[in-house]
Amino acid sequence: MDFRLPDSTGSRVIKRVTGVVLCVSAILAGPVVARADTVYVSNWSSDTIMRFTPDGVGSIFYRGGSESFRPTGLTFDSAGNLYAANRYSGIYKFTPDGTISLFPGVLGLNYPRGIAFDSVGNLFVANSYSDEVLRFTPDGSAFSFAFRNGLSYPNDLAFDPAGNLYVANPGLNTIVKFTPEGQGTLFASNGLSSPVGVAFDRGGNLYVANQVNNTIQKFTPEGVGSVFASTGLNAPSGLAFDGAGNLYVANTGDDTVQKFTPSGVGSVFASTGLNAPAFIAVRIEPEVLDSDGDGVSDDVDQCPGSGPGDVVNASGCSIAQLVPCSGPASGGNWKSHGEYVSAIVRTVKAFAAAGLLTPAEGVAVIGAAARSNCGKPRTSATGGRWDMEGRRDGSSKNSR
Ligand SMILES: [Ca+2]
Ligand SMILES: [Ca+2]
Repeated sequence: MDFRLPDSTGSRVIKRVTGVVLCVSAILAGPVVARADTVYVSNWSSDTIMRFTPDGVGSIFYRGGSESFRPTGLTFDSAGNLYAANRYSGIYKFTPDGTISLFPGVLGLNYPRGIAFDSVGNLFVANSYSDEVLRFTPDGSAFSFAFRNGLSYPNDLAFDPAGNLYVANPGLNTIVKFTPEGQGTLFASNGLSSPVGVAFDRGGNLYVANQVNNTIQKFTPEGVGSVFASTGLNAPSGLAFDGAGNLYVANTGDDTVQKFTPSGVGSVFASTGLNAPAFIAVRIEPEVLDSDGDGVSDDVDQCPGSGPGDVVNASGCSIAQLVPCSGPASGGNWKSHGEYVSAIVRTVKAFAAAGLLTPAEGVAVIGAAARSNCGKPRTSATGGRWDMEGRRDGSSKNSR
């Protein structure tokens, strides 16, 4: 990593320090997008819904009270409310501010599992023990939607971009597709082995979790299937994508959530607080720009112009930006070289206290500042003060 100290332009790399930790985890080429998507997971074998940060740090989002609560399907509506189906009864609604209520429609539920909203706010429920899909209108009234003879223990469902509904049928090893008018056709059956989870990527490809043969299959909109992932999977169940196109998989068999990049590279995303994780939903946050690529998003970055590799504080400011060689950031010139070095020392201490620099790195930065000419009085009739590399500001800059 390049570590930058101030010079007259504030951007030249004059010292290299390795092992410096940025204040944020992402080190990306700018401009980039920072993401804070949150992953919610229902636990089939307990009464909790877990919430995970983008780094996989988990906490209990909801634990059932005196009621019988066994969460299954999860989904968000367009307003950002989270819905969770209860295996025993009801569909819970969690608003972003923490208010909990029951979705009004409960009639006919018989071990509800996967749930999903269509584009106009109707809620569809895989009513597994009745071999049907229920549709609840936004006011909560319900009616059976799907051809019941095409479904057997429907476990999950998802909409494609055109509004067609796809239902995973582990009982028949099929995926059935329903048009908005309710016309059903067989979409896929080849290679399916107890398909229990479905999700669409932004390209309209359907991903299917095969619980028995431990694979994730990918189907093009035309229905051409291939194996997307087959490593790290142990009774995979629910699927969901984040805003960056990563796929999260609930591994029911080993109590983990696996994460796959769009190219299919897998890793363990989370393993705490999980007890037969079943379904997943991702709260996708709006994209936040990080124009200078220092890992601090524009809305809090007070120092534009830092770059990938700059060590910056939580406000997105590097030491070079906070303590410019040309003079205090508040304006004017340094009164002396000592004033400049003192400012560097104060800033290095603050960065070290925040865990951004090691003591040895801080010493190196202070040493470089002490050897510089920043803040020294003019020595030439052309005027100006010395910059970090012994160049005078003004016309002599260009004589190197
Ligand atoms: Ca930034
Ligand atoms: Ca910055």
